[in-house]
Amino acid sequence: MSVSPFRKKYLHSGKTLEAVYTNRRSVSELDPARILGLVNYGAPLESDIHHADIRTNLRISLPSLSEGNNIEAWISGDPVKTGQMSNLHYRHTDDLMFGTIEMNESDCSSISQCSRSAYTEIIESIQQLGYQHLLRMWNYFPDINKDTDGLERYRAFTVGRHQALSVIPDFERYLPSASAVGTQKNGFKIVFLAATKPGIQVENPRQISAFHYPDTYGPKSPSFARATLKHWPEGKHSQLFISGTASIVGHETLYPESTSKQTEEIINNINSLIENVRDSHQLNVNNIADMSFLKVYIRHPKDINDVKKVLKLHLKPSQPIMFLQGDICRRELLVEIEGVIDIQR
Ligand code: 3EB
Repeated sequence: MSVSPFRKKYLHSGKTLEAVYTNRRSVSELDPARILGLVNYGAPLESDIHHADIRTNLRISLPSLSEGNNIEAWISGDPVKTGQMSNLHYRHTDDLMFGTIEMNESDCSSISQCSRSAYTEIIESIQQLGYQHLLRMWNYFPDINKDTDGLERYRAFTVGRHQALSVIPDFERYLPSASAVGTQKNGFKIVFLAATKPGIQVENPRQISAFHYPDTYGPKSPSFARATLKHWPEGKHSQLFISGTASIVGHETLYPESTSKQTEEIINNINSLIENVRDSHQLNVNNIADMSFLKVYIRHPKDINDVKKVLKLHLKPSQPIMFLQGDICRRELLVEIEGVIDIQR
């Protein structure tokens, strides 16, 4: 049987973990035995495709703002196994796990309760299964900036997450990188990566650690790291998972009126984070042009060209990038950027 060039490319990359941006047509070229999970920002996939039995296959209601690829596939170098524990679906290898959890908010008494029980379920499951080190979390739910009972839903989510994570002794030292983005449709969804061996927490010299934000931003500070550096055991391959990065310096929002200036400030922040990784860990990474994949969340679709114009000055044309419409977790924030850097040690 002939192997298509696309499939061949991902069969023997030698990498423990790889992210691929693909689309409805090309997703079927991927070897299902090596797919850890699929995150679809486009139209629903047909149920008859051969990936239908992959339960770590989540549709996230963040409308894609660019033509082309709107499916993020997480691929393993090794064949994967499948599992489920109550609400948690996961696919895993000996080293790592890709997990998804989806809650119906109407089954929760509040958004903070929803987030607390989802995080508690994740923590308990990964500890039981032996993948106790969280590397990266993506949190998606609707109406992120709306108030309920006098508290913004993002802040209430943060309270529940804090309640769940703070049962871990010294938990701030182990916090993973993360994103928290507001969607257009109902459903509280978390996607995560966890591993049997820990990643390294990375902070940004230009920003106060989010877990040390003052309480002017909510009753509990957000539980995430600016990035996670993970050295994979094989192939001298490392990855830097960069959290959703916004126009925040210290703890303050800069340029609430300008999407272009916020984009410039985000680039300054990401460059500072990458320089910190380079200098602290002697790795060959320099700036945002080294990023393997980027996701750009934009609050107002009309701002996309302003964002693109600034990015063009700093990125290589070959860098895979997805533009998604999403609500950022502070009302004044108009854009946020996250992504991954593959590093050869
Ligand atoms: C910030 O730096 C912007 O609560 O998980 C970025 C990434 C942000 C992750 C989270 C929030 C989160 O505070 C917001």
